[in-house]
Amino acid sequence: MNILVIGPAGSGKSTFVKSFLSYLKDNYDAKAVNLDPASDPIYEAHADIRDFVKTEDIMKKLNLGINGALIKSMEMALNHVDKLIIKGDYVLYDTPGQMELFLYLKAGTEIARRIAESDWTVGLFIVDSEVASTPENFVSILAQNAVISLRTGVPTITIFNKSDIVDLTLTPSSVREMLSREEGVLAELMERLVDFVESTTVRYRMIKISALKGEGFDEVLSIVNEVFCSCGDLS
Ligand SMILES: Nc1nc2c(ncn2[C@@H]2O[C@H](COP(=O)(O)OP(=O)(O)OP(=O)(O)O)[C@@H](O)[C@H]2O)c(=O)[nH]1
Ligand SMILES: [Mg+2]
Repeated sequence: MNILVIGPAGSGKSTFVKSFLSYLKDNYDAKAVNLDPASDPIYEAHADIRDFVKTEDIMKKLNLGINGALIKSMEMALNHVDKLIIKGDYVLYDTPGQMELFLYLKAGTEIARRIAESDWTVGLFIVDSEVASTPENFVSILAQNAVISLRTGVPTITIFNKSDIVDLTLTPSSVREMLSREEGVLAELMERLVDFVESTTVRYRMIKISALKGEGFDEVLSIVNEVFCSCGDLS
């Protein structure tokens, strides 16, 4: 089974891949693949996009800035994607933090689609709990998760990381309740967005982890398997 690890820059994707890999390895044939052409993996990678394309080389060759070069690198990596898709009980795919890759560009979604074609696949949308701790950001994060699921066709679950430093108390229902007390068009729009998110992500529950400390992983594995058992039908 494939686990696609997506999330904004610095949310803890690579740290999660490193520690969840070692957690899984106790009982399973678990592997990791680095799909971030700008960073060397901090874990043992069974396949590495940087064997085919390195963002720093593309920056020099094409005279591009870091973000443009990263997107170009992902487009170029599409030619090598077959060599980056491997088999295992659980294969973790670490991705770059440039969210536009999965929210609206072709390269990220195409790579996700190819991975999903190879085996059963679930997405984990890793977010920083501190960023998620205002109602506006919370709703925006859940909406981004819904867009990622929609565009990649991969059922994706939001995982709130860094629980060792932030105690996130918001939930979809508490956010809806807060918003219902606010006046104005924006509050109304966001309240409706919570409804939209809940109706597109039925089995939603709050999953809080610390990738750094290895906490909450039983819950992550259990929701991954639940989605698998229901054949990925989250809609
Ligand atoms: N306190 C705490 N820090 C964390 C946790 N997970 C990651 N970090 C820290 O957050 C920073 C970013 O972590 P990375 O794993 O590199 O994040 P990333 O999402 O892979 O970042 P990009 O690849 O640049 O998008 C590092 O300093 C990590 O040590 C966590 O659970 N708790
Ligand atoms: Mg990373």
